[in-house]
Amino acid sequence: MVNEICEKKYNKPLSGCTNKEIYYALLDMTKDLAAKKESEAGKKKVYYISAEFLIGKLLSNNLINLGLYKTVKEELEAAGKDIGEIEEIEPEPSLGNGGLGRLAACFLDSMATLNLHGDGVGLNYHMGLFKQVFDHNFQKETPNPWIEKDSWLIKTNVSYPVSFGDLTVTSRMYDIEVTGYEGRTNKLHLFDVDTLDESLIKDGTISFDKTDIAKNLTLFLYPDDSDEAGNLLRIYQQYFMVSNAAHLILDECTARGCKLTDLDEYAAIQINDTHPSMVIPELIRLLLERGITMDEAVELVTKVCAYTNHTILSEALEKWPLAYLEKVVPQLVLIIKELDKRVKAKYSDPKVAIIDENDRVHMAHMDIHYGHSVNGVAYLHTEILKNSELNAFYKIYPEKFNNKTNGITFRRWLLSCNEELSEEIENKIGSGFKKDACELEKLLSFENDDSVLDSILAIKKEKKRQLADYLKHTQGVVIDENSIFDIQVKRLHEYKRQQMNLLWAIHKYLEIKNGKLPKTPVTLIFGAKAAPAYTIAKDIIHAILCLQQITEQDPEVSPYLRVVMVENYNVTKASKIIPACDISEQISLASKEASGTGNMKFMLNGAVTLGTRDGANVEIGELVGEDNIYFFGESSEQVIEHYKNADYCAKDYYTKDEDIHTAVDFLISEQMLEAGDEETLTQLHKELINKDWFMTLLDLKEYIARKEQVLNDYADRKKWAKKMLINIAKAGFFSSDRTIAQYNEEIWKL
Ligand code: GPQ
Repeated sequence: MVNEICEKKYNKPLSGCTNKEIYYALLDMTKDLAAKKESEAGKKKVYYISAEFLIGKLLSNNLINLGLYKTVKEELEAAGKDIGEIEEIEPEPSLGNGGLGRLAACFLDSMATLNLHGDGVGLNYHMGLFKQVFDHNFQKETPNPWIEKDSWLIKTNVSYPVSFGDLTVTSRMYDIEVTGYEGRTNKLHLFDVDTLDESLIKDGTISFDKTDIAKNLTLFLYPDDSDEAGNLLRIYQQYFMVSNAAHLILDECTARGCKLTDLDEYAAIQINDTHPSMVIPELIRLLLERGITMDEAVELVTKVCAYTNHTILSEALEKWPLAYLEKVVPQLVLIIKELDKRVKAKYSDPKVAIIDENDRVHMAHMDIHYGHSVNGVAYLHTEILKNSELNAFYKIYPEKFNNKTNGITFRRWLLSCNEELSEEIENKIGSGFKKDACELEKLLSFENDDSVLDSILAIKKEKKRQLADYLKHTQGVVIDENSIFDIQVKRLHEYKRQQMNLLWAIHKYLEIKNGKLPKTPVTLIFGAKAAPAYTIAKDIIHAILCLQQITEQDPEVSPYLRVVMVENYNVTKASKIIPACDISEQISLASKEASGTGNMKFMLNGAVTLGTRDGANVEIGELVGEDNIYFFGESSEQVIEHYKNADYCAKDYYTKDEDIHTAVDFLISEQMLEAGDEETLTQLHKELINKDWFMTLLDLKEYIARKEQVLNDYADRKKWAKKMLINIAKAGFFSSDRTIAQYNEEIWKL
């Protein structure tokens, strides 16, 4: 199959082609096959609008979903080629920051797999998110161009004029085919402008002139929003995205025979966080233009739109100054004011207003009033929305609130990233789990089967060997594959508390220096990008990199403890790191992590969770039982109380506890100052003692004690293997196929 394509494309056999040539041949082949798939369209269609789609590399996943992976792999092998090496050629598009964008990508896979007619709509950022480089123990941000002459993008003829207050641009739609696992093919529509000018980027940096909108609109994902120009650019991007989406939706519905007054029978729109919220006034505007009355338009749009909330952190809930909207989208301001007027006429509570007394527009409030559904992303998160964060809204609209616990696609996060484990599972319980993830529970009958437990351990060992190998080749770091792989990979944010893990590592380091050696050596692996303008997050990365250097260079410590930070953590790296993990660190301050999805990926690959009772960890705990997860720390109720009473004082913990004191002070010790920068480390030290907004020191002691227990338990390999097996067997609930089936049954109703 591949050979024929090579012959046709290059006039030579597969065996004579370079990996690069083979990659492009496979790209052509896969795109062709995906496009050829007949996919029936029903009456109603869902549009998942999102500023981020963190799709990752697509070749292997597309081959798996087309049912061709094995055949292609074998054909390549026979010609002396390695599919793993060919995968390396594909650039990873970085069209997302983290969990929210990756969730959107998993959802596209599941919609296509469940044969739901549903497309994604977003933006075609040319540089995506930055590429992270470590330089003298600091994070440096560099551009990440990913679009090549031949890529997954298909240029379409779809194009719309989009007008802002001060200019009009013309859009261009690019499509990426989304093929489901034995399912239909949907599309990811990414809008762009032909006028974009990549030369605006100064060599090697991510700074550029933010004012020339026609040239920079889709250059980067979420450019630095620490200044006004950055904020305005974000509003330009958001409106550009939703105006195109609204035009596309109306055009497609009309083409399928929809009368505008029946729009809700033809379209469902999911608003992924508040970035696409302006689709509500934009759709109303277009409907008014086409002769629908304001009352009718409001009713229709409310029936069509549904909103997903992904956080309770107030800094992430967008509130745009009215003046900014007046500059960028004056045509929407009248409509937003009218929507706000209607709310104020009905409800006197200022907490539910769209425009507040400081003339800031609360995007989430508009979504809740003028959408028919509001969902959180894990049970605990939805309860917190209903009972505290959005309680005023819950009282008005109890029927709108619902939970959709997040999920992950098992095609990427098991079948593709862990072929060895998938094969073992298939040998034991058959292939049914690939379509119905809950069949993984059949593994429970092997709980006491030594040969199965042994092979699970052997597979983990092999994946650890592979990761060690990869890190050696990519970063020149040599780690002990027989050590415990204790892993925390996710965006760097204080609420996720990487700094607490760092303080644990310091504590362990000092123990080892004092002669207390661990039973089994530990490799603590971090991977995280910090937002370019988030100073404390960058300080934490700096401290981790300094400790990495210290543990690496100290011969007394390095055989027992290593700290390693993976550079430029992304989807590709995740797929190599996660299968190799023993201990999955999910240690956010309770109440702050809406769900987490990494926790699900780790569990599915046989890691045991060490975590707080936060987000989806709670549901993992319910499924696997307390013996198979390690919880610690104060509960979300307690944490919420602390915030309410403003009674948490980091300094008290620091002064009263010797271990905490010593660990925190190590940040400004001689060793650290020798490895790093005094100003940065002092700033972090001060921050932890005097502010510590996310209560690192609150749970530190309990964390240290609990981790000690985990490390001890690890030594009983049989008992540990059983925990691994139970985690894998119970992961089925977290398939995004389940999540998407629920979205469809309860919200979209296709
Ligand atoms: N999340 Cl608001 C993001 O990744 N980016 C965001 O801007 C917001 C939320 C995450 C959230 O922190 C995780 O707990 C969730 O699992 C994830 O969204 C998907 O819902």
